[in-house]
Amino acid sequence: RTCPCEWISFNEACYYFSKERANWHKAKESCNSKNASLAVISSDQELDYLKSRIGSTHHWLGLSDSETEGSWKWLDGRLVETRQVLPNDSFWNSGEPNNAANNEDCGKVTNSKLNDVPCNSEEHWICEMKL
Ligand code: 2F8
Ligand code: CA
Repeated sequence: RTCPCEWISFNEACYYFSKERANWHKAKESCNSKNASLAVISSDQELDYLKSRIGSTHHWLGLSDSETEGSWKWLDGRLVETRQVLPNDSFWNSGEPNNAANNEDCGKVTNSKLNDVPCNSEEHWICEMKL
């Protein structure tokens, strides 16, 4: 099978990098409306690949701690800490996640590392669809 037009294929999945920006919930809904999800990272290779495609532009991932503060969960229900493939030192930016102003429940990535920011920030986003 192949990816839809404007989607990029990598390891049995298709990815869409938005040109527009939106808050996390709208980004999530946009992916869902395309029969996809905000991107959920399952391996170091996947994370490295996505970073290589986005430069320094900030992109939402399917990652938040809205349910329980400090408990970072992917949209597939898995906790960050239980994904052993992702060592902490190559994942979050130094000092992150810091829940700045007690208002940072959504995770975004650049070609560097991850940071938690307010979910109402307007960012680009990455959708993922399994092939
Ligand atoms: O210094 C890290 C800190 O930088 C910003 O706050 C000043 C980020 N906020 C936004 O991007 C909205 C924090 O998330 C980040 O921890
Ligand atoms: Ca932060």
